[in-house]
Amino acid sequence: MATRRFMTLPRHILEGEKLHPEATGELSAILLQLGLAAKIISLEVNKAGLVDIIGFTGNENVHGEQVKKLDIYAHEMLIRAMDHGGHFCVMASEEDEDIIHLPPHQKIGKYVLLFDPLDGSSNIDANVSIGTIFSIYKRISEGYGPGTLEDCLQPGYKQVAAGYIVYGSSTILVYTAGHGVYGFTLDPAFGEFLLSHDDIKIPKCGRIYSINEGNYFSWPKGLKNYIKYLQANLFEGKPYQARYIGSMVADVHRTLLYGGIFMYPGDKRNAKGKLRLVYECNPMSFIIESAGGKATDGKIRILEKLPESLHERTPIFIGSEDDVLLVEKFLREAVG
Ligand code: P6P
Repeated sequence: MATRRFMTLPRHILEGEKLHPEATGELSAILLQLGLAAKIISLEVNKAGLVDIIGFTGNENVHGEQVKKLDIYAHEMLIRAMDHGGHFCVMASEEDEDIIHLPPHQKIGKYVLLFDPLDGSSNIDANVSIGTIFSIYKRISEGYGPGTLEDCLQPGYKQVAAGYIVYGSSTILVYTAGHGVYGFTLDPAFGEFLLSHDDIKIPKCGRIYSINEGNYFSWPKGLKNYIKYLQANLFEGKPYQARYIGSMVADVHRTLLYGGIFMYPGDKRNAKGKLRLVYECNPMSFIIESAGGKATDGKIRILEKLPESLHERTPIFIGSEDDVLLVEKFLREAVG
């Protein structure tokens, strides 16, 4: 048991690599570097509220560094942390309209990194949990030169790893490389991620639904019927609870641990909803499916959708298998 107590992220990743003789160690190196970037971003996120208090005035802080918007900071930090290991041929970020090429002098690798550097950053002023989401593929474009947009628009089932970091009451990194989902909590005392959630499995059915009910009148009829059904009935003697944080990483993290369903549907105003397919819904769907759950756009499995553009949006219904199957049934059977 003592060994388990100090199962650090690096040790877990390296032990996971040993289970796969074909592993070259590259993916391990990538995940380790992402863990480092997560620690650095966590430091900045956790002191964000202090910017006005401890005198970081104007655009410069006490170190004479530029004080940036946190999401730009996270974006630049991830690129700096990941662009020199020789692992990637191309990257893409929610913060950059186009794909991101490696610096010309850098070795080109075989992997692709897609990320949302700081999802939910509009919530930071209210101290609401926010997060970083990442998704990793192998290149599919020919040759050994810079990667292409094609490498970034692969269907989600081709991901080799995905994860998120949620910056909340504690900083937790959750990842999967397709063989189980593991959560690590950052111990600030010695700056290490320790295994806190071993081989996470999402409950087959939950008792929590998570959606922005402010959009109710724009919802499709089937979704209105589904929500009314949850509100009007008892399940094993208990009603469903409504929980909505408004930060995808936090809402999906709760859904992963407690079960239930998180939804961001399309509606009359936005047919494709709000959340991005490539660097939000695909990685989250890979994680939830690896934990035994489901994720669809209401009809199609998220991981089977073929992205047409880097920042395209998709409706998403993600969480416990039974909950996702039930909402799909209501959507399918609704008339009008
Ligand atoms: P709404 C945060 O701004 C975000 O991109 C996601 O993290 C979150 O799930 C969603 O938007 C919340 O959107 O329209 O409910 O405020």
